[in-house]
Amino acid sequence: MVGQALAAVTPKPQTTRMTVRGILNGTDYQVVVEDTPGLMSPRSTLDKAMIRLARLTAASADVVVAVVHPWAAAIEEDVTLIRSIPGGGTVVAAVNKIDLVPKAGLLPLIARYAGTPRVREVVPVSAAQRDGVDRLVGAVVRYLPECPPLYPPDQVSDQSERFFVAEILREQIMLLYHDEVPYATAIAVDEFAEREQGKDFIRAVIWVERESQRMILIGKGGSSLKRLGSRARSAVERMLDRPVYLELWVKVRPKWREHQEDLIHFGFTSGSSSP
Ligand SMILES: Nc1nc2c(ncn2[C@@H]2O[C@H](COP(=O)(O)OP(=O)(O)OP(=O)(O)O)[C@@H](O)[C@H]2O)c(=O)[nH]1
Ligand SMILES: [Mg+2]
Repeated sequence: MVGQALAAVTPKPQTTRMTVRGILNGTDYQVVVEDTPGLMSPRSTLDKAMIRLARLTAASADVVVAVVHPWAAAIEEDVTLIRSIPGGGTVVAAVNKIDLVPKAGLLPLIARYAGTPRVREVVPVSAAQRDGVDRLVGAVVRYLPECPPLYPPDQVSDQSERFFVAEILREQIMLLYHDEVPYATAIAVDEFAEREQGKDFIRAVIWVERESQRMILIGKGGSSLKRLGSRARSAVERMLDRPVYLELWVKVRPKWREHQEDLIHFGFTSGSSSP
């Protein structure tokens, strides 16, 4: 919707871990888009924090875009999910990935979503092919209240450069490593020093839960970490449009996904117990 990548996108579930804010500026509107983690069955304290964040974000939104599947097998689960959206925001259902299914099969699904309470519009889209995305923006704008712009019109995001670096690292880790390893990982960008002369210096720590995961991330003779570092560095340089020096450390923090103070430290929760 905002026309550029703002966070990690991978084929693996639970790629989005925090609410990511993008800003979409039109000639007569501004949409502040907040992408949230998905709603799933929680298995860890981290999962619970992610769900809580998604629900808090939805509860404060004027319009909630529920991104749902284009196949019948998922419809009951998706309808239940729409029914569980907190707050009073208007719901627009975006039936995504329509490039993967025959058009004829979509009509009964669209009718079912349209008949779900609170759903005001159903928009079939293919985010991958940018098909229907403008119509989705149009549907969202229709239900936004009138309000002065919240951000300057040339701003696309309010996330920090450190956040983007962490997301690039997370995306590469999701793509390069298997099983539990990407999920046991948290990134902390400890230093980001811009330099007038020479490359910017960035130091990031990749936290894992166990020594065995640390060994997997590093690989034989450091080969896996080297591959990760070189891919992440290229992506960071493309984003910043300048050369950087990226230093990576891999450290162990046992069971960080279960510890409230670690979740606060990594920015997944403020630790307050409001709804
Ligand atoms: N074919 C097809 N693939 C898509 C489309 N939209 C997204 N994808 C792919 O679906 C996968 C998941 O995309 P994400 O954006 O990470 O999905 P998400 O719902 O945010 O998932 P989480 O962040 O993991 O909760 C990625 O591999 C995308 O490239 C689409 O319209 N068509
Ligand atoms: Mg996501």
